Amino acid sequence: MPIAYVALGSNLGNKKENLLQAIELLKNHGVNILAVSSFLVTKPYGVTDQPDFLNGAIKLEYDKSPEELLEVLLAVEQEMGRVRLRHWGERIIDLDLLLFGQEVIETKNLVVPHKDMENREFVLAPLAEIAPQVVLPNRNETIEKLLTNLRKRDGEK
Ligand code: ROI
Repeated sequence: MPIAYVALGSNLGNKKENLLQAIELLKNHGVNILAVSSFLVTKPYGVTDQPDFLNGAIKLEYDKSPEELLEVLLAVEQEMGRVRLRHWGERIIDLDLLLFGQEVIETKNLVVPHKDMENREFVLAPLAEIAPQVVLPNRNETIEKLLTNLRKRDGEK
């Protein structure tokens, strides 16, 4: 069965409860959770005048297509009452499909591996806990290496 990785984020309400609730709801949709990273407090990236995030990553098994997994992620966001306040703004839950096996997908609705993940420490740091040796298919680099590279780059700024 294909293995996928999903990033979790929340910066409104009880952030930890929100991440845990999302994981429970994913199970109800037939997603088999194989690993959960620790949850890390991170500074907002992109739009910075918003509360700190709590971020995590999960490893899961899913027997349908990546498009169907995306539908499940969006359904869980809806069930949790996510409303879009502004682009790149605060949210009670954000579920991003990072990797789906070694597939490379670029359609209107779905880009896998998630675009820009190699520039986001809040994605790579939790992911590196549960998938250090997984290779990003379009980069041929492991998650661990990408995180080291990013930290090196950030340190040079
Ligand atoms: N910044 C952090 N630290 N964590 C996120 O989950 C996150 N999500 C986003 C933007 C607004 C880009 N910044 C973020 O969508």
